[in-house]
Amino acid sequence: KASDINSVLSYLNKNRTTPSVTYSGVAKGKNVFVIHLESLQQFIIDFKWDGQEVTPNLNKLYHDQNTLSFDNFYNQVGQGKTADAEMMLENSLFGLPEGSAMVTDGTSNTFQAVPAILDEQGYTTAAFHGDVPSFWNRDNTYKSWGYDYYFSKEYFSSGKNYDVGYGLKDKIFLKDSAKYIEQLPQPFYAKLITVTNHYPYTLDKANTSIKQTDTGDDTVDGYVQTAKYLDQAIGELMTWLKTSGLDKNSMLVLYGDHYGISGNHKKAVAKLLGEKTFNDFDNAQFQKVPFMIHMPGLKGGINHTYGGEIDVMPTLLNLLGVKNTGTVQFGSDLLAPNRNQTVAFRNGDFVTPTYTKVGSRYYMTQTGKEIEKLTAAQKEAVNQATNRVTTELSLSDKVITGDLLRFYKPSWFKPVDKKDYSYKLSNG
Ligand code: GP9
Ligand code: MN
Repeated sequence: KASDINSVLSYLNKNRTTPSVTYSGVAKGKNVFVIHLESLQQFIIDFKWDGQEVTPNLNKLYHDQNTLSFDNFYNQVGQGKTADAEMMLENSLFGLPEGSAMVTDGTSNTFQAVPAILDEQGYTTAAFHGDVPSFWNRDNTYKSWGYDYYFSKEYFSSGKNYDVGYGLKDKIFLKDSAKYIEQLPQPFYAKLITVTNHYPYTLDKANTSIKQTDTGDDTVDGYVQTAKYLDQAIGELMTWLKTSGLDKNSMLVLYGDHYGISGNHKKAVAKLLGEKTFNDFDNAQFQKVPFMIHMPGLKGGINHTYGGEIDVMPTLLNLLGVKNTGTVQFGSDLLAPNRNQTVAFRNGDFVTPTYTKVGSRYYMTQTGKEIEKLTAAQKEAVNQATNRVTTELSLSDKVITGDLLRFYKPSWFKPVDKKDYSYKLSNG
């Protein structure tokens, strides 16, 4: 009911983090590229195998002085995987405890998503993905989020061996996307969703340039090959950005959406990482994914704050100088000096700089040491984190399942009318 939004707003208003002043508006009016790195985990950054770096292009970006890189950034997805990542990144709302919110609620719900917010700032917004438009109900959800354009499979070249797994190979996909991007009115916000580095990590021989790892686990060993291919595709994209001149007035945001190697492959992962064991704590830390923001002139460096996908929207809007003090969002600006660093996982587990909770067990985050018996002070700290996590997950769920944003009409937001959008090729 309509009044339910008030309890959400009163919680959020009590807990709002003041965004960074230093970074506020530094990317105002710039084009934005959001680059979705499918299944890419943080461990692959600077990882070497077969006598070479697996992701040299991303490594270079990671260490660039104009890149803000985050080394304690976690994926927070549930069953909705990619779709949950998209929901968090562009709405700062969590995916649901079961299923994919984009599928169950993407068509009918009201959202106040990043594309719709940027639309009012004069941005053209477009999403690109080499799979069929209906996957994860993107073709409907993107309308609710206010995307002007959605370029899906039918907009791109097709041919023998052009596809692998869920869609068009990343190199072809990014190259084809570039020619559409060059035609977008500026400033634009373009989201590019790659797909080749997706389980089961298969790739044709011609595109393979590193040998498989040797854990003996088939679901793990191809990962470096597709990750390398993805990295090369990003390298080609970077080259195009330079030759087109778009690099000069664009901000790049890159993120890994979720784990590629699940916690069911402990032995193989231990071998891959050169560790003796891989326990539940290690698996929680293994949920880190890359998150980088790159722009000419940006004051970069490796930032150690603990955060995750839910925090991207407030971070991004602040960089773009878009005031969003009234938004319904569950994350906080990653660049804010005094932010709460509790990272919620969809199942209620969490990581803070001090404690990691997995099920009923607690660990010291910095050492990985399990806490056998919590002291009174520790108990209080973990209870506080638990309360925060369960409250935010359940309030976020209420917003989605109750379609509560339909009752929230801030003056700064122009509601999206889905009838205004069509992604059919004939209208493109
Ligand atoms: C397919 C793709 C895969 O279109 O984005 O989604 P995932 O299986 O990673 O959730
Ligand atoms: Mn995915």
